[in-house]
Amino acid sequence: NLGVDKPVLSTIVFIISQDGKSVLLGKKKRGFATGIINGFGGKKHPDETMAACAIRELEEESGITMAESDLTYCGMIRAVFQRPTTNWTMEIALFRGIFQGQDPIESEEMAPSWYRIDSLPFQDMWDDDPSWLPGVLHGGFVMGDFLYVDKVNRVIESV
Ligand code: 6OG
Repeated sequence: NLGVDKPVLSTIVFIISQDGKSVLLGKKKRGFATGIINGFGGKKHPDETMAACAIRELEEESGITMAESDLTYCGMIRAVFQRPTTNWTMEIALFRGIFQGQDPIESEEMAPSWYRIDSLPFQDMWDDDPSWLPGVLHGGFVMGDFLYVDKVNRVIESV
């Protein structure tokens, strides 16, 4: 079982400053991947589209409201988490949006702050991010597959 039969679907939104030099990221305060810095996002509900999930999670975690037309779909990454018996897979849709001036609010889940795109905090981010995040932040479209080992949160193989 490669863990690809029932993927968990989720989203990440990256809000970029109007000068294109910074990105709004959040440090996760609880739950899955506590302490990790990431864009805003989470698991998709069964009744919503990926874009609707992106908008809802962005609002829940940062307080920022965006219209669907303000978000650009910019790729998909798949993470397979290796488990002793069965693996599981998360498929993550990536979205990019331009900051509209509404300041973020810290939530119970995320502590938001601005980071310069030319010095991203990769040491506190998921191990796969350096291979695709710069592409997303510079306006590209990305796809990638990453294999993780349980409790280590480090890529052991990527294609
Ligand atoms: P919640 O459990 O918070 O959703 N996520 C990842 N993000 C990156 N950059 N790389 C990964 O590689 C990730 N795996 C999961 C997607 C989980 C959030 O964590 C993100 C979701 O936004 C393994 O509902």
